Amino acid sequence: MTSLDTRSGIQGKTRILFIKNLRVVDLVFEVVDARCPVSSRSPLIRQLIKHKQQILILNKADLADPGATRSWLDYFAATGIIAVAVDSQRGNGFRELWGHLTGFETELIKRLEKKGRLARELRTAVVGIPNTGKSSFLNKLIGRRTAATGDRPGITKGPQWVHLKGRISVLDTPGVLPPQIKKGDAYKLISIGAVDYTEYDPESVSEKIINFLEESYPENITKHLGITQERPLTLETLARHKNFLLPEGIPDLHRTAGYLIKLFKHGKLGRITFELPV
Ligand SMILES: Nc1nc2c(ncn2[C@@H]2O[C@H](COP(=O)(O)OP(=O)(O)O)[C@@H](O)[C@H]2O)c(=O)[nH]1
Ligand SMILES: [Mg+2]
Repeated sequence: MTSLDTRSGIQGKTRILFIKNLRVVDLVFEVVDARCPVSSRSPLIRQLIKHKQQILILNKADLADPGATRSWLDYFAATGIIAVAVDSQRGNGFRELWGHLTGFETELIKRLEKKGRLARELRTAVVGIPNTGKSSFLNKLIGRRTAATGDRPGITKGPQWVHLKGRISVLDTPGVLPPQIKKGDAYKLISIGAVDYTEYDPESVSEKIINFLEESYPENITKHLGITQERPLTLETLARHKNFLLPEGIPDLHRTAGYLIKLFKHGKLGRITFELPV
């Protein structure tokens, strides 16, 4: 088992250890998807960070509408939340993030000094709902320095502290939080892969995606699907366009829906943001 498992959430003993470790965490990175930075927050986060500092990570910014991301950053700044837009695959945004971290580190040392206490590490942890890129973000943060894995006997399994730089460390295991699936928002969480779409009706999900695209990004349909006629687009039109047909020429809506959701997931419909600050 590697400590930086990208697939699974933490379970059982590891989970208990994570929660125990979280008590001594100073700062939480909450990783959300930049394409829906509010719907992809977990309601649990408020309890978790009550007494902690927080940096909101708008991850996958490379897949989001850049104008919308700027609006979100302004919005969060205005509400007093430190938010940074990053791309955890290419590493964009990390320089700015390090600037914030160094600030928190300096602040902690000053605070401890004032109390006459010894300096210690700023302890951080990564949390977020499934598939927001927590593991990718953590790996980028850690860089080449990988955590010691606990497969040898005598080593306690579960989250370990990894030293980053200066006096900053991070837990090597991200904490997976449950998403809040509000009825009208479910299609967003399915589109970003936070919720498994097989549990939902893919046709109604993809219809919501199509309606949203027609309303907010009609040019993306033209550009990325190559469909200019018979607009506004419907699932049926798309099925015919792709030649996804059942016997007797009936459009295969189920297949088309799966296709569209996959396209979105892989960023093949262009840079899109589902929600804007109000
Ligand atoms: N385009 C893009 N993809 C990302 C980014 N971060 C993560 N991913 C991809 O999103 C998927 C989920 O990432 P992972 O780190 O496993 O998410 P986790 O479940 O939150 O730990 C993987 O396919 C990653 O390659 C990012 O910033 N941009
Ligand atoms: Mg992961």
